[in-house]
Amino acid sequence: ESMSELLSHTKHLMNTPVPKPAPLVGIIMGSDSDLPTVKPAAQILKGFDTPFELTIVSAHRTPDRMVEYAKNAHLRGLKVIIAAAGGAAHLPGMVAALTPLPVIGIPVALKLLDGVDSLHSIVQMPRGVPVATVAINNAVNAGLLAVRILSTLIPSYTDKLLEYSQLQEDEVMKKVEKLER
Ligand code: RP5
Repeated sequence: ESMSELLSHTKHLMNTPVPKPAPLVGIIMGSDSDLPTVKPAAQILKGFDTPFELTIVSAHRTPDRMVEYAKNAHLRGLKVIIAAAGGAAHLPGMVAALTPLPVIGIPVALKLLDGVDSLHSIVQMPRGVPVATVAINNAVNAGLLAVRILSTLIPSYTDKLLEYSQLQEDEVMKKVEKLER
């Protein structure tokens, strides 16, 4: 290869956008009003370099979109779905009914009823259709649970999860030392 050929080849490579890795986790929420609550799940996934997608799918306002999303999720390569909803929070359960993938439900607290309505709507699934429900508004745990599920397939996540726990422990121990000093 001549130098000019090599150069133009390199240039071509540099101009080619690096394709985004296919998402492994789908984060969906019933409304854009859920976004501030859901964001920490996305931040956890970013921190673990876990490819994810995030969008609005409403069980009540876009029922056909929900069916389409849930039925195709595993065919598109997603491995876990995180679904957040508040009030009559039917999204996680309905999605779980339509997909073979593990579904993690985030109960979102609305202004009234403190999120207990959302929690009960999501956690009280009938036998045969499981949803792994995290605590009210606890999107961090939803993100971590998704990474833990993926770590059974992707060993590098296991090391990162162990690091995360160690950091958490170190933080508490720093506080203990400060208090006991
Ligand atoms: C649910 O209704 C959503 O998940 C949201 O938490 C709640 C209220 O939605 P908006 O009226 O704020 O759009 O479907």
